[in-house]
Amino acid sequence: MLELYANAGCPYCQKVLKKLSELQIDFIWRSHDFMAGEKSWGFKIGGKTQVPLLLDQQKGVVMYESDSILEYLDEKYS
Ligand SMILES: N[C@@H](CCC(=O)N[C@@H](CS)C(=O)NCC(=O)O)C(=O)O
Repeated sequence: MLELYANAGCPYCQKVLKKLSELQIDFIWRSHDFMAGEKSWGFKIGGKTQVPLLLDQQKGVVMYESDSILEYLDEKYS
């Protein structure tokens, strides 16, 4: 299943959440802890403290940048 590392107050994450909802894709929301910095799970997985971060383990994809994530979801899941 897709995993999204995100934060509710992040507008870039909101774009991705909207797309996931439109496409009716099941996913696991992982709340990103900005305070944890380089100790956060997001950093350990992707090497940045940035969100949104999409993890598609089935396809071996770890992806930042909301616009790239939207394109990826459209391409692979619509
Ligand atoms: N260009 C990025 C911007 C993402 C972004 O700025 N995210 C902010 C939260 S709204 C963030 O993660 N800031 C902390 C950081 O970059 O370490 C995108 O479209 O996804």
